[in-house]
Amino acid sequence: MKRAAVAMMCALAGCTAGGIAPSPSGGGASVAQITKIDVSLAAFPLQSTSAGPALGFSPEVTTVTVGSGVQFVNVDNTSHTSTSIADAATFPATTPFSASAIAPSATSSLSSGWSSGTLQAGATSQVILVDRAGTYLYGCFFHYSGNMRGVIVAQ
Ligand SMILES: [Cu+2]
Repeated sequence: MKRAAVAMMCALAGCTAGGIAPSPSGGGASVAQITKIDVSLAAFPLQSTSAGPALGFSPEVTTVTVGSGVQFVNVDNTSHTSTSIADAATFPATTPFSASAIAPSATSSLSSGWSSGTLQAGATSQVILVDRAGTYLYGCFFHYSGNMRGVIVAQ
């Protein structure tokens, strides 16, 4: 019965195989398009980006459309975060994060900033709303000093 109801909602809303997108944290609107960024310190090696060297996310530089959403999927066997770095064009030399990064942020958008909180192995983050064009840097709270960092370009 529950499955049938979900299938019917998908038929009405035009969902793709990914199912119904959850609403972004702190907002009521649904996001039609979600870009998934895989997270793994082990799998994704060092690359050169406009903000400096980065590793641990795939893609390291992700281009997304304003109005869509982003989710991080931990495909590693250890814990990570995706935590935004405010107002920086290049990765700061030392960690920009505080311990609050280990809890999911109350609001999650490119303009307000975000943290996924600690993502255990296999976990998927909240939806981060792509609400404003620009270039946004982020990193992992646990492995920032090991260059675990990434870039989102919203246009
Ligand atoms: Cu990490």
